[in-house]
Amino acid sequence: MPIDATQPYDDQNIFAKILRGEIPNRTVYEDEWALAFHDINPQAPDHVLVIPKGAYVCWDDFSAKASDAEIAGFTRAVGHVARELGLVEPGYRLLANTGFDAHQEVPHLHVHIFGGKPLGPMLV
Ligand code: IU
Repeated sequence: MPIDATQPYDDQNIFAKILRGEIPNRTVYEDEWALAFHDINPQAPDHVLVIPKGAYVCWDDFSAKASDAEIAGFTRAVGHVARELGLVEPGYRLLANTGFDAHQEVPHLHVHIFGGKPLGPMLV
């Protein structure tokens, strides 16, 4: 079920459990600000999720409440992961589904990185 972007943060969500090490993941990168891991149901040859270490439900929550240091650290981590995956050339796509209409399913902000094939035009 898609989530409501305005709901309070639920520290029992699956990505919170991954951050606490309670559930395994295939880590690609980790630093002070972010954890990146392979999506369990990849939609492209490269499909990685990058999540902030802080407790943010979605992009709206993060962009409104995170400190400048968190925003900078997280943004740099996303770019770093894409570079490390070798995706800058030929290119990649970022996606942060936010709330019900976007079909966000996990209530902890995650940025999808897609790459590894020509992705075609955006559908929406
Ligand atoms: P969405 O943007 O909230 O719709 O995407 C959630 C993603 O999280 C989706 O691509 C799932 O395959 C992925 N995922 C995961 O990688 N590991 C999990 O344990 C669960 C979902 I639950």
